[in-house]
Amino acid sequence: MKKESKSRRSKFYITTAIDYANASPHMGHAYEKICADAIARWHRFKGEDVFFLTGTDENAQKNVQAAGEAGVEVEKFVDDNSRKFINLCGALNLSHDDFIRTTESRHKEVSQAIFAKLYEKGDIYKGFYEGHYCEGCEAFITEKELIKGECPEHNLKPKLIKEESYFFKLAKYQKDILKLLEEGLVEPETRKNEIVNRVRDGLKDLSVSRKNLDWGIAVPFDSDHKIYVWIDALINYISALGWPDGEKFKKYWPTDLHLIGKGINWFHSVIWPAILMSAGIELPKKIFVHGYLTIEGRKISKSLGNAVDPTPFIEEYGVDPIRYFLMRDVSFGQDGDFSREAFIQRYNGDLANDLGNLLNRTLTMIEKYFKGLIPPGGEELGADEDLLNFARGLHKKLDTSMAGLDINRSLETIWELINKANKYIEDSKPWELFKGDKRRLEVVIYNLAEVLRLVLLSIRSFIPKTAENMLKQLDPSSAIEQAGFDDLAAWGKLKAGTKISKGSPLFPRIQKEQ
Ligand code: ME8
Repeated sequence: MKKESKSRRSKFYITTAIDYANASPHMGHAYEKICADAIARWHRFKGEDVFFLTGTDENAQKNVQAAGEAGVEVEKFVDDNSRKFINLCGALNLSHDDFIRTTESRHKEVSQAIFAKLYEKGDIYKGFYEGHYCEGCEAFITEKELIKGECPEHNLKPKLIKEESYFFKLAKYQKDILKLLEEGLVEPETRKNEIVNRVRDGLKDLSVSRKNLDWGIAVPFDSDHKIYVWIDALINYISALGWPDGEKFKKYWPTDLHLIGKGINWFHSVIWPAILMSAGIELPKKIFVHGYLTIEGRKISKSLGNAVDPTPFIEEYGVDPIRYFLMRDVSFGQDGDFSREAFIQRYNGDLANDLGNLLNRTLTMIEKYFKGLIPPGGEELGADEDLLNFARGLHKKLDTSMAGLDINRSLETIWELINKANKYIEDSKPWELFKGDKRRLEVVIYNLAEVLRLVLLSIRSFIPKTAENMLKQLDPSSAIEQAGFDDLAAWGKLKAGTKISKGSPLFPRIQKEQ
């Protein structure tokens, strides 16, 4: 029976943007990858066959420029920076299945093959381009978009470029792209509308090659030109799967979710589908556009000089507090301001006080009142209703919020249960029951332990190390890998008589001076 349902498992292909290897990663990069990881883990938890892709964008001119400024050869420069992104994936405890670098030959080959395919289709022609190129965006921008002569996203003065270029017939796809957008490719709604309005204004053919560059992927039929970096970068989503014949491509394409930041919506929601349409490749199912992490309202970014490195936070407090903070504090899809004070507040409040104390108090009572053995449950009273009803409905609530990619709402829901459990301890006063009503004490403590089991299963996609740690303390003999969504939907799975193993507090409080 189990085998059969496994073979019918649905697949879920999720990607993040690939980061420019022009500098070290910052908190904004970490944010996107953490959110993607939680979504990937949630889908695995639900029993789906997930493929989670991330990587680095290495053929950009901004990488060449940064290498020049650093006085390092471009290849070595992108190698070093790409390694920092790979290391960050480890530090963030990402569960990605592949990391693609666009300097890899598997990627170059597919980029050239797609470019040739668009050319054969008659969608690429040679012309002449004159315009303002912003190296921050790696894109031409119009006069209208400039503010005081600068690109508003990067505060950079663009370069005036006049050169021969190959063009892609983007305008030809306007009607089809508009239809696709109106059918709901892009979420949230505000991001969809932004793009729909721009597409309605009209699409112009796109310059898709640059002449006389030393760095990048050569146009397959004209070695004087390099493929425009955005075209090559977008192709990572299929090159990593081994388009056209690779097993992974057959199994996982099309993308179920491209997760990207708002500055690159246009490239993903307009240019990418047009390339796929031209190449005759199935279209992605969903693009979700998240907001920016900001500091005092300004986007965190290397070029704006306010980049925050996530590493010290991970080294100091472990990875889960920063994972939790970013996903809980920022409304998914909107911008969110980052500050150390807000991080400490969430850490001490939600993690140390609410979750840490709930585990600690419950396990302490199991040790004290039941010699470390989980007591049997039993008859439920009216006083249990609020907690137990909420606990029994948790899986449905989370399923709904995660289906809507409402990550912060999902965490809010889990914390609602944690807070109800803490209140339940206050209201049911186990220390008094210990003196007079042992049977009722057993039931109360069992309910708390069972709620902890549900909590650890439900936080597992978001803060997986904490979930593992909790399981080791609550039910040391069971393996978390084997638990799935069905276990979250069931009440009473924790066996009476299980020996707990109380450990040190999950989240030691951060003192103010620190
Ligand atoms: O755009 N807050 O690379 P990138 C949240 N190479 N997200 C942020 C952010 C912030 N402060 N700053 C950046 C690129 N991001 C291209 C992508 S995909 C085929 C090519 C997000 O290093 C940004 O929006 O500038 C993007 O989704 C990702 O981090 C990589 O940004």
